Amino acid sequence: MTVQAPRGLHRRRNPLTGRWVLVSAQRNARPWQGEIAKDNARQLPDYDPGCYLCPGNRRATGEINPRYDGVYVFDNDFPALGPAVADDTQGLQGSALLTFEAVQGHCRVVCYSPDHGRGLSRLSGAHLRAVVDTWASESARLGQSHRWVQVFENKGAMMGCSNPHPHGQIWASDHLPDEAVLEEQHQRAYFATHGEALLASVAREEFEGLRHVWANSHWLVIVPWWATWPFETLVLPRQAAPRLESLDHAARDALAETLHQLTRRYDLLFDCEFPYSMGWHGAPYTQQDPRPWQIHAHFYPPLLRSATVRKFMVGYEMLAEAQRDLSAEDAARRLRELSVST
Ligand code: H2U
Ligand code: ZN
Repeated sequence: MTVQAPRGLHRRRNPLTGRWVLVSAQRNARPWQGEIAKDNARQLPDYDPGCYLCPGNRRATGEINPRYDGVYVFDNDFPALGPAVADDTQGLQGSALLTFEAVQGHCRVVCYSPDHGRGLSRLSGAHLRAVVDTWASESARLGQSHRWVQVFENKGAMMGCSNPHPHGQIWASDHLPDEAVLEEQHQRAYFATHGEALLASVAREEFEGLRHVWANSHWLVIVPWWATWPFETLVLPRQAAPRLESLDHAARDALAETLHQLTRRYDLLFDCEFPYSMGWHGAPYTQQDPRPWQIHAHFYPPLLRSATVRKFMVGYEMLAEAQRDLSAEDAARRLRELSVST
């Protein structure tokens, strides 16, 4: 049975944040043009003597990276968040209207692999598993002294990534940032009413449907109902797991497989090193009950039609609300129909 994706003009609500997205899928009803332009991505060498993240090389601070052969994590030399300094904010004049608060935190850089040209989509299962373990152990450790630990990756020059060496970042903070506050409010309210985590309900409802991309016994990948980026995806666990460190061995192995499947599909979609911003959201490290949360990854890729044609979130999106032409259902179908070897 072929179920037609809905075409009519409408808005969809994101239950995690309460934000809306305007869906104008009829604008996209014209047949797919399929203009797949190669981005002429050069094949990167496995070692670049000028790269500050390659093993044995010198960083901007003069420090030398060890000759690591797995995952390598270090304190960011130019951190956006650091320890509180007593008079950091002295002299800053706020008012009852223009308020501020002092902030402290800790920033880490995670090199996924010693190989300069081998990002998540090209790592072996065992190596991806090591990345998952690093994300989990760093989160658990930083969570002991911070309320929020943001694991993320900016991939590709199009996303503002300064260095192609495969790496992600972790920013831990003593405050809950805006996205976390919204997801916290919406998941907690949903749990109070329904007695089930919001994303557990989403995983159940979306398991077999138009927005399903891929699944194994532990994980589900969907283009969420409320996707704003053309090929945005959400990676969800199929069992209860509020944080990365809650995942057992089997779930971590299954996550390595899931990351392989998703990132390979992305690369295959437009035959390029697919750029994206991705990151993990899990229960904050507060005294609150973590059960309303399910650990999940958001992938926000900018590409729309080819390796070079991207979507811009400008104009109406900046001033009114997010809007998309390609339906979430069409995007999911295109990702689902790609075949990836295991
Ligand atoms: P992005 O390209 O994803 O921004 O990551 C590069 C990060 O690496 C950036 O946060 C850090 C930058 O501060 N960095 C170091 O910690 N040491 C260096 O020698 C250069 C870059
Ligand atoms: Zn989230």
